[in-house]
Amino acid sequence: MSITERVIIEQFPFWQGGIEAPLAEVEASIIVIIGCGTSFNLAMSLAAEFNSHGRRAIAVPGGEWLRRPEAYLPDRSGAHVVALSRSGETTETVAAAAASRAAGLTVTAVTCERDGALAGQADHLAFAPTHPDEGIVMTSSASLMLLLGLRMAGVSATAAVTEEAQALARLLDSKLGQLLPGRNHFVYLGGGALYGICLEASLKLQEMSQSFTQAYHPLEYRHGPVSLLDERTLVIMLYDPATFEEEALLVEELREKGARVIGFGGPGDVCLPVAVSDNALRGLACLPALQLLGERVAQARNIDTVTPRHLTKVVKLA
Ligand code: F1P
Repeated sequence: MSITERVIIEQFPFWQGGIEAPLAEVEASIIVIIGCGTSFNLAMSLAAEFNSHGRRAIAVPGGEWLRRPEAYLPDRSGAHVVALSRSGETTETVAAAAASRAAGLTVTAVTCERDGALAGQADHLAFAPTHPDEGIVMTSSASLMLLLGLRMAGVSATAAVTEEAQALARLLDSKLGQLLPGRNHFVYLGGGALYGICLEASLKLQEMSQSFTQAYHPLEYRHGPVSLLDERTLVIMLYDPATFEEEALLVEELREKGARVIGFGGPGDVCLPVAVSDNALRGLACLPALQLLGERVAQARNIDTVTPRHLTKVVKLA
């Protein structure tokens, strides 16, 4: 078993740390959630979740919030910045947090490194340690930071969610033998809080296996991107119970066009039942399975995910 696979499978006991970590209140007229790479994808999901629970939030890449915040929020007074970074060292995120504080905004850091530079630029800290063997590719830490952020939005991951996540990873793994052969184009579809999860799952598989991946809101996929779909495509549909019927119709159409489909919470060539009802928690429950999918595709291509091409654990700008 590769180290990456082991970390994915062994992440669940660490979730307890995220469930129990002390958190400060995030009270503001608007919450700006920033991060880079995986951390930005999580920010997208979290912003949707805050909004769904009645609190205005936007997700902005760390570098964008640093360089042109006015393009995202004209009046920044009273905003609360939530900065996500596993390492706490990513240049753009740390600098954006520092600039936000200098502008008088409150900053909360969400991180797996208590003593990182980001923690030093924050008024509040949400911290949970990740699996010590986690490498460049963010797996356990992504789940943990999502979990912490969801708690800030008022949504608690219970032991039942952890169990469901474990079961989903096992179940998907048992089905992949029939799904992966011949597939080299991976499309992730999901709406609302599930869209950020799709972005993250897509990035994960791309980083791990150097594959062509895409992520779209479900109905957006028919507006052009569908032109790339063929019998080499594997679609991963993250169903939202509220829009299940139209998503099932879309899946039917994509299967007719040659795609194989994994349905999380709905129909597909493989259908994986998801019991949790809150959308962002559904995303959390699906995330380890999606991480494992990336690892399995990498293994099928003989790619070592411990040393992903062109990537480093921390991206620092000179
Ligand atoms: C985020 C990140 C990862 C990416 C790579 C470099 O870092 O950009 O998303 O996969 O490993 O780092 P962080 O700010 O969360 O530490």
